[in-house]
Amino acid sequence: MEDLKTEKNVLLYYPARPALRPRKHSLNLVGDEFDGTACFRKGTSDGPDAIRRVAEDIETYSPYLDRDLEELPPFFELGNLPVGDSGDADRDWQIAREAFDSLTDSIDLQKAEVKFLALGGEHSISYLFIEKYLIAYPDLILLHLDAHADLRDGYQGYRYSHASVIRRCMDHFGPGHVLAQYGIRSGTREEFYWMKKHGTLHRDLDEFCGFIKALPEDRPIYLTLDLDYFDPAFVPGTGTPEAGGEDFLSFIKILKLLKTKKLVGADVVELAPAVDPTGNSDVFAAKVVRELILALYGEGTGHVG
Ligand SMILES: [Mn+2]
Repeated sequence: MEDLKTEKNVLLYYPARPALRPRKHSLNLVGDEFDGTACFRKGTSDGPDAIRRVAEDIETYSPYLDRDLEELPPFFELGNLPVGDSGDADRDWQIAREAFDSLTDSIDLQKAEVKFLALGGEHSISYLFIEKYLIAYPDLILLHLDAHADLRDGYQGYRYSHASVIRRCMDHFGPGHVLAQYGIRSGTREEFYWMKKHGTLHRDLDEFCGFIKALPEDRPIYLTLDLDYFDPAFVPGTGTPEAGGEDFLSFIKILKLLKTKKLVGADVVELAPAVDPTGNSDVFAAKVVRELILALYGEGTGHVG
């Protein structure tokens, strides 16, 4: 497991260290450029590298969490997972899945304390990570921030579609797993009935924050963040924008709580850089990722937000 000294294909999220395989007791960043089932406006395959390109131009210090990326214990960059380009979404998805499986085959995520922060790619990539976390942590809390419910049982012929990712994750839910959703403002009537029936959708920020606050400190939490959670006025560069979304400070309010809890993994998905030629969405996403890296390492007091 040598560090990559001159690896051409690894773009660094400053000041991460390059690595070939996930490091134990550490945070590992990995990109997944899969864009196979996007239906409306494509381009999420450029998401991970667009975030990395602007990351070196933003401050390493967060006044929200009062932590600095440069002060953290080492965290690692694995680059992007190989993705197929056969044009067959099912086959390409399998290639991405096998690539991730081979990285994590022999690792017990819980015992080895391997944390992942995944950069998408479309939302279906989250399944790869969440499935592993559900297996490793029988009491995992899955937090889902998104404009869309993503509870369809497949979409446009794809079982593992970005529109069905949470449904597919729930295939692996055991009695100790809990789903909590916030920001959802688009879906079918059936999806909204289902969320109401199962009490998964939190109606406002205070209620959602109250839920997180009440969690025991040692309860493992995974956060899946679709960037269309934010209003398209702030982040227009997503595949399926929905008016009526959240702002950055709502996210900070949630993160300030999560840094006091046991956040074991996260993903940030659905950035489609070409949709927003101003590049503001890329910078917004990079700042979100900075905050998430800091929250994944816990603690800090904060001065803003
Ligand atoms: Mn969405």
